Amino acid sequence: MKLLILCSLIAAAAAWPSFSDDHFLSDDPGVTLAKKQQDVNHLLDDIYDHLHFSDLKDFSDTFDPEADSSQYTDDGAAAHALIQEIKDHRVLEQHHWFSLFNTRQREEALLLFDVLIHCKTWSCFVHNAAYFRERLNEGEFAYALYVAVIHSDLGQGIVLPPLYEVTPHLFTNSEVINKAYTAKMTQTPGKFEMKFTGTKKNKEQRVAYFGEDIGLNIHHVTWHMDFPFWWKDSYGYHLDRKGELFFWAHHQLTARFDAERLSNHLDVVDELHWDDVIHEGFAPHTNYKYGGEFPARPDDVHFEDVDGVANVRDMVILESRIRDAIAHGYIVDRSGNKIDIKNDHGIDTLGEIIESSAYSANPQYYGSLHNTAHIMLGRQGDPHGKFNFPPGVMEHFETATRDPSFFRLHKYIDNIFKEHKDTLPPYTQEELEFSGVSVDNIAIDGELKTYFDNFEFSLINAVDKSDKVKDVEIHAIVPRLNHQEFSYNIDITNNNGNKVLGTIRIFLCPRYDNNGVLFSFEEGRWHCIEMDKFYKSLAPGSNHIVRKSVDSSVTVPDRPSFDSLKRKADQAVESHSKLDLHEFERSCGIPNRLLLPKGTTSGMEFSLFVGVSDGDEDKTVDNPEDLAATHSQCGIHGEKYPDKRPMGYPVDRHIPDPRVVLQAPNIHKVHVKIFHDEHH
Ligand code: CUO
Repeated sequence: MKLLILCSLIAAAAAWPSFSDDHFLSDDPGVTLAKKQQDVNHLLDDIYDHLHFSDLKDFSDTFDPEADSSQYTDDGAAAHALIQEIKDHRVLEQHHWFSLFNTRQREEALLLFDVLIHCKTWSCFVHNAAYFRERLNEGEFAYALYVAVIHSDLGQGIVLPPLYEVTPHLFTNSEVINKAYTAKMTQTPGKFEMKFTGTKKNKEQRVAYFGEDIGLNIHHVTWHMDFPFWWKDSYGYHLDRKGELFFWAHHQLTARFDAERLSNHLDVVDELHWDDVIHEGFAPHTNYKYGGEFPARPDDVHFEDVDGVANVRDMVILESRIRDAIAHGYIVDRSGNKIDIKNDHGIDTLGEIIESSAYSANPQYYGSLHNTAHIMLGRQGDPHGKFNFPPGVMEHFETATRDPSFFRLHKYIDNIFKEHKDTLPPYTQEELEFSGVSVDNIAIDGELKTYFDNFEFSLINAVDKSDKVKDVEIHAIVPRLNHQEFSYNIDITNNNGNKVLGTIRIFLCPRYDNNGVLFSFEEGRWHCIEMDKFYKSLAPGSNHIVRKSVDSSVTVPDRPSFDSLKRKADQAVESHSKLDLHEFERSCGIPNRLLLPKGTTSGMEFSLFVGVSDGDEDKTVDNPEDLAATHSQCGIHGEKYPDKRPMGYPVDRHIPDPRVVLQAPNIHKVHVKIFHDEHH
């Protein structure tokens, strides 16, 4: 939808000379993108303190959200509803934790989202945001603002600051946060090294760098903002293949985590079992800004029923209803109608049911297996609410991947999806082939090499503000997995005599399990990591394609810091110049530096597959070669997912006979090694 609006604005700009200054992107003539970016920066600055920018403060003091209903597309109904909740003293206090999994807190955040998404103009948006920032819980406000900027046409082009610098407590160990407070109190600037949780006695600590990677956390939390489980199409548009994306993005997280485990000499993750103990404990070493410590969980605790949430038995029943649907090949909707899932789209329907989302065809019957499991796991430290603990890390998308139980849960969910996928017929030779097209060779330019580097982010928003105590520079330093840039050199022959469009699909699959046993093709395909997917026009004859790792469509570049966003927006506003940060607009996507799984010093072996399918059949957009990055696991806002094939094609289906894949001329495999440089 945003693209359509942009196109119509471009058309309008051509027809209306006074509109030709292309930094006026909104429907508020006079409001530049730079000004919007500045407004959002100011709204999110010092989120736990009152507004201190005079314009926004004035809005908050003098604006009346109910005064002019014509500024909203819903005649002000949402604004009225939220104001009533505030007048009735029903809203959560400020300086209190917020969890999206808390039903009432989510309702409140969505009341504000509802107001913002119904604003016709930026003026309406920013006045309401400023007004409610001072009156709602800070966590609820920040969540509502993020999802509104992402989904409203008014937010197009705005880059949301990295959450690790807006709400740093959810990303930073408490030891470092404590040092940040000391630095501020003693007026001593400081840079503090953040360690991953646990000691070497805990084997899970070897892979903590992955689950605790702040960039991965941003990808995960933003994926859930781009595809919220609570989304209704009445907000403005349909989120295409959301259920399937839920499967695919999380399947890829589990495949990546398994690869990290293998390179660290650990077995791949086993799934969660409701009737077994939760093997790995977790001590988060993280504090809420308000609400105390994130609860810890010792090793090997038995799953307990959680008061007010669910009994373990209920979860087993929900699982068996879903497995029953898979075995039958259909689900039953609210009215008792059967929805066939034994087809390409079944995974989407199933994803909505399992998550579950507001798109679920029958939440009454299939419940909410995944979301409830997050809460169950989050509460195992205090299942009966005896100790008044705040929610666990599993109850926030920002923090969930820190807990090893996250990957057990998602392996469990993934296995249910796989059970469904394995009921579908394997692809035939004819389905896999792309007539006249063959992949002849794949070579890598540059070594596949990983290493750790250090990254700094600001903790200035972690500590309290006071007019009497000056801010000092405070940073956390965190090690992050990174890799050398490389390129794929792919030789493709097109014997069709005319130009064709190819969809190039690249997968990287670990070859051996942790015992050094070669994965069978059937087992190994579920460990394949999607590295890239792009469209390329293929001329008749030979085509030599060089594809750079930085252009991968599963990744996003490093997030600009909040400070640089502020500087750039302020400069652009002051100098009336154009602000263009479009390459950073999406925060959903694996950080590009995480594209390669960690290697080993002697080289970890992978199979690298490159397949080409018929792009003219696959595409859903007009110029697929121009697609911006990050669509593979994050789609395109408001648009159809730009590939008609099932996500994971062709390794998403059962492969009883590997020759069908290996002998397809349009699929080519080479073996590669990824090295890890310990001394970078
Ligand atoms: Cu992303 Cu379980 O869905 O965390």
